Amino acid sequence: MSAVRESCYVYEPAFLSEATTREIGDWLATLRPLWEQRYSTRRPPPPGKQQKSLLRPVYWLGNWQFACLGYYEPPRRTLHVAVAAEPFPPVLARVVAEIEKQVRAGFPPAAVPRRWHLNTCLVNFYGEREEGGRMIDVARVGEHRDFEPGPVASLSLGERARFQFVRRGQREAPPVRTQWLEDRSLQIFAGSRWKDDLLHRVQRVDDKLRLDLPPRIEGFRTRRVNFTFRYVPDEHVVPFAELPAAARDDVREYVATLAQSSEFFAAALAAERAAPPAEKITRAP
Ligand SMILES: O=C(O)CCC(=O)C(=O)O
Repeated sequence: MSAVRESCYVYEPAFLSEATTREIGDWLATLRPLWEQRYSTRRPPPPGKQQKSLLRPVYWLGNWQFACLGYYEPPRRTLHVAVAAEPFPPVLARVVAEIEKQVRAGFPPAAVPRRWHLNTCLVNFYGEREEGGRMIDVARVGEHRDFEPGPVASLSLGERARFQFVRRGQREAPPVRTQWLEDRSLQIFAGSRWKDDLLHRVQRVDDKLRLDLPPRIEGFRTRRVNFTFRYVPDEHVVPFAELPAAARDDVREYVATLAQSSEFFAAALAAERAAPPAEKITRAP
């Protein structure tokens, strides 16, 4: 597949070197991704909605947007949804610095907010999940927008994915663009057309190589890993201990699970225990 280079859209195959890819793979093997529920388990789902688990396990860096708190969506929802999370490992920090340089050099300044930098990463694990003794393919994502301001960059590892931009409300119509995202590729999109006017989705992921990518996840076989890098203004990232009490209750179990294999989240949990109740109440907006 060849490279695409437009003012607000880039696709670059083989962007990651093999050495960098190996380094990322070694780091991935150390992760314990979470399989989150869409809504809080402490109260009934909103009217007309059903509780369900996300289609795939995920891991967030920089800040964790727990599904049950609602995703970051300015200007409607900016506070108490981006919970401080681990920094990028050195290998990803290096790759991100290179991507930011590319964006600043090649994208129109109007599409790059003043303080934009890629401080958030959603790691998506695509594959099949065991259910009742059978493996069910769940390697897809429905139409949605990424609300974080500015360019979004994504790296892909493993089997290629059929990624599409579609018009809002026209999911059955021919897509505006289909791009196969291959192993080691980079995609960047920005600006109102790609970020706001169109929605995007992952329609399917090939399964030609029978990959089983790291880390080992019980009841799941991963054949593609995607890293989606975004920007959340730093003032909107809140330490776990500073979430309102109800939000802390909603996510404490997830944080405790993460704390079993993450020093960062172990410290976040300890900070909450140590803080006197008054300090656990939210900071001013
Ligand atoms: O897996 C991908 O390529 C896209 C993921 C995505 O759309 C997202 O994380 O918002």
